[in-house]
Amino acid sequence: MYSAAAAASPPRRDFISVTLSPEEAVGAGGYNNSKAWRRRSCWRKWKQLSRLQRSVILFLFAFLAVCGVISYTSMGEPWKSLTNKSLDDQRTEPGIPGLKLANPAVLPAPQKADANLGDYPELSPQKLPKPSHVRRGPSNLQIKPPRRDVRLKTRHGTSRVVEELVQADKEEKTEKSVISWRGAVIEPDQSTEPPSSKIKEPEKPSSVEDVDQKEPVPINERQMAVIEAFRHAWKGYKDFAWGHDELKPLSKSYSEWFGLGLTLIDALDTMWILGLKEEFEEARKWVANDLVFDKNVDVNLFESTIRILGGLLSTYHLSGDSLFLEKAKEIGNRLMPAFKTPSKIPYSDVNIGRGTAHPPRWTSDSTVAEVTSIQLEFRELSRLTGDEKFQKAVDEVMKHVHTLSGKNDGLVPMFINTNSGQFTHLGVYTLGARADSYYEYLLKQWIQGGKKENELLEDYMRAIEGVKKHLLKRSQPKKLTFVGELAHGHFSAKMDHLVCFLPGTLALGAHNGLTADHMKLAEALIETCYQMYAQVETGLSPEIVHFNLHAQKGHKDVEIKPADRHNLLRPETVESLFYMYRFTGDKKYQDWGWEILQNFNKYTRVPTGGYTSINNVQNPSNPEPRDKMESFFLGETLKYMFLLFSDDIDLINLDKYVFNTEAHPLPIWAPA
Ligand code: DMJ
Repeated sequence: MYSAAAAASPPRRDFISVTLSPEEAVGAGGYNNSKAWRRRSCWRKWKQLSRLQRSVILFLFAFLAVCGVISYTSMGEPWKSLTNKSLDDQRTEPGIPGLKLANPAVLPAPQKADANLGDYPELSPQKLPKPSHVRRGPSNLQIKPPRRDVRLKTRHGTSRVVEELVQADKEEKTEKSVISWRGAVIEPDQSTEPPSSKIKEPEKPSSVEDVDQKEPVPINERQMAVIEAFRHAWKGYKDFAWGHDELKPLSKSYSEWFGLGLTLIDALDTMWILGLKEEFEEARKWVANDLVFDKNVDVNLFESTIRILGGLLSTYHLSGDSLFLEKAKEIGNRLMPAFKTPSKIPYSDVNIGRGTAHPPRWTSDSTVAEVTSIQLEFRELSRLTGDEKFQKAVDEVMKHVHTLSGKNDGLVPMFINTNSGQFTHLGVYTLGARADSYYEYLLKQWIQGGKKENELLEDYMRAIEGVKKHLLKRSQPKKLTFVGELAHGHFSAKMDHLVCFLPGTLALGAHNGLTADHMKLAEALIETCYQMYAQVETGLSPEIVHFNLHAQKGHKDVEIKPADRHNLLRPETVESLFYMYRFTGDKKYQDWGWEILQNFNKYTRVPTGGYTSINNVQNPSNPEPRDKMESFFLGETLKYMFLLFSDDIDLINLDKYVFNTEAHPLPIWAPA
């Protein structure tokens, strides 16, 4: 601000006083430049000094002279070499214009300003966030990615292998052709595209071509508990149900569905992943000697595809054993008659011995989830065999469903007619039974095919928007986000346990570059799925829950109807916990899974071997065992538990494998 007082005062000056001797004054006033005068003047001054002063000055001169000589000799060499090297620097490799010779000047290049930021803590560059799939576990469990896994993250979160490392890897690969026992070290073969129209030579399994040798990550205590649970279940199956579809652990017998050793086949890759070599070998023998598909038996196309075809294909990939591919080919061929329908929408049932197919007796409809959740397996079978007919049949179904009307913002009805090819029973929308895996396979096929099939992605994205718009609500009192159902415009707060696949699928999409919103929703939904266990007396979820939309005194969020309080040892929540842990590293997901495993052990374990479904999750003193162990308990639930407790991202790496809806990992094809 301008002040009047400041304006009135004179400007301040600073002074230096200098005193000059008469001689200096002469020099300054009448400077005489003659050499004789200067010499005389110096000599006079020297004479005026005392003897001591003169000797000190002489000593100083002598000292400086000696230092000068020493430093000249020691600096001479580097200067000489620097001069030579700078000349070298100007030269280029003979014959390659512009390519500088190796070994340029030894002096370090001047550092850029930001290279020194580390000296100033407040200016240190921000640490890059870890890639989402890198574990944040305790250091002894920390994963050291194999060399091939040094990656650059792209904008969409997908990864690109650094070129030099690929080269180094190629060299390594030529030296290694070991098939390792543990699934952890097997790499899928991602080097091939979907089959062309010509029949090709069969593809090699992933394990033979692409094996990586790395330090095995030790198995931890929780994983050991899963192995123990698996062994206990397997003991029951082996003792009382060997070679049959399902164990009835209480009556120490078995039940037959297709008569194809369903539990044994579903469990093959789990044994591989858990490292149960003896059990695997024994089961393999049964597949080699006793698995016969030439049987006059009706099988459900969807169930036999996801469990048998899927199980055989993944076991082939993990083990490299061609027996499993041969068996996969055979069952694949025997299932093909299902597609001989007027609309090409497959029938639900096939007689694999007679080669005939039909819809259920009471209708000509098929279930939407069933006809749209066989694609990963048939497409992979085409890729492996070079026979395009499998892929063609299932791709046609997807293309057709893509064009159909009757969807509600991407949400599909539950039934589709095999004659007309149209949706039926319009107006009912759920993410649960009969529709669930349609949504799951949209995303997973897109991932399997290298993220090129845009219609699949479009349908998936639209459907998730549809879920948000029509099916998402919050419960009271805990405000849990849940996915309800819509029937002819009426919202129902009912959610199947089956819907708990959704958080895992959403997280997988987000990991593959889809919107971060999906991850947020996944986090909210997995909390809800966990509460479906935690709010129940046994700590086990019922088959179906109803959420309270209004707060009522003494009521929890979750209500259970008497007809819905059974638990079939289903995997969906544990499956989603596995994805959530892989992508976030948040240990709470492992802890939740651990609670669930303990409750399975408490309420469903049968002392003589095996685990059983129960009828009443609300009665801890009598959960009412149902006397049945579903094949997916070994195929999925225990497998996802084992993977959830693992800190090894290469134990079925999610950038290399995609799980089918029965938890059988299949390789992701080469990206575009
Ligand atoms: C399994 O067969 C599959 O996970 C399928 O997608 C749904 N039902 C069971 C498990 O609950």
